[in-house]
Amino acid sequence: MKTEFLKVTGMTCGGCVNSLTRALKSINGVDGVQVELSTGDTQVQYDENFTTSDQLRSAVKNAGYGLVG
Ligand SMILES: [Cu+2]
Repeated sequence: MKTEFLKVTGMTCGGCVNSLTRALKSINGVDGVQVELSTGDTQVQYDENFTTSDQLRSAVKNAGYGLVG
């Protein structure tokens, strides 16, 4: 299990937190997601045998949000 730290931009409310969380949790191999609305700091626990950092990042963008770095 690995933890990915992402800085997500474009979230404005609790609904954004929910949709981002749902998008990440729908990825096979993702075990836990914590999203901090005020800072965009997002932690994702995932099994590296099933998914990759790149896939997590794509899911954030596909959900309509941005990433710093
Ligand atoms: Cu929102």
